[in-house]
Amino acid sequence: MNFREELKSKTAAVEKIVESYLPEESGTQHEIMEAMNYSVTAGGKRLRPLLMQETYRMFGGEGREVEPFMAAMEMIHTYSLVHDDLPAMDNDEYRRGKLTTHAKFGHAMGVLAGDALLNYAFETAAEAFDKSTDLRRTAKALQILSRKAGIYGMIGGQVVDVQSSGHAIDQDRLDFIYELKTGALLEAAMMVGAVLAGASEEEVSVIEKVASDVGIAFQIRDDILDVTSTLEELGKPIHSDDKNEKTTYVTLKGLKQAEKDVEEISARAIEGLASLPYKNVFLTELIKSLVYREK
Ligand code: GRG
Repeated sequence: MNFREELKSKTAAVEKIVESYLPEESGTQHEIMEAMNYSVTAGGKRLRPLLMQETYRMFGGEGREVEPFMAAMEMIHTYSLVHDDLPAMDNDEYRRGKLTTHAKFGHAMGVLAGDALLNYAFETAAEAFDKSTDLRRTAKALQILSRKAGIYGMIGGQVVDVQSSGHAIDQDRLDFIYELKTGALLEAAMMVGAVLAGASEEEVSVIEKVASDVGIAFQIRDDILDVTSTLEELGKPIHSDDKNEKTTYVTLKGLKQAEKDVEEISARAIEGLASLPYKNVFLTELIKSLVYREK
């Protein structure tokens, strides 16, 4: 099987796991459950649970205690998108070619669906205790997931992003936002996989750094693609220091430097992974495919 085929089949398997943990739409709470399930099943690359599962496998994990965490991870990611799309934040009506949750179910239900997914994520992750062969690892994984999603992680990044809106920001502040807003959940995904499989503290630290680099490279690539796809659409030559309204890596450093930095940061991530005494060729290929993606 080549990488593309393997990615397709693994993503389908991850999707099945995630969907098996969604609430069954019934009873008086039918509407909120429908909004939750709509949001999670609206598409998406399933990148975070896939990274979690592959890191777990790399460290020799073979059990099923990772599965509730994979589902919880995707629920947290989805809630963040649902809330990010709300009128009080980015006010987006479409995501992944479909109506956003608040556009389909109303604003209040959009807020509640995000809240419900966040809460249900931890209810789901806690199911791992029933499947666990090592309760301390499961507890540690839960601690990592909650911290990286919270004020020292993704929410913290979003807070600084919101506070920076309408102001010019410098490189340090942009890096801080990217590390937390994008990087923290990727760190959680890979660290949880490592911890559940029994990786040592040093190995988990290596994984944290690898995932942080992947997050930053992923976000810079997003900024590059934003510019290049817009210029392509407009039929303009691609050599831009064209200014977007919002400060991004490309507006601060220019397209050329951004490309160079993606190369450097992703090479560092791959080296970090290669420094470990375990191998997972698919995981390495997956990381490369994310930072070198074309859409
Ligand atoms: C509202 C608490 C709160 C947080 C919002 C995640 C986030 C923080 C905002 C979403 C917008 C954004 C640009 C986030 C950066 C991370 C990112 C690139 C998310 C998109 O992830 P993909 O590409 O999405 O994995 P899919 O659609 O594939 O699931």
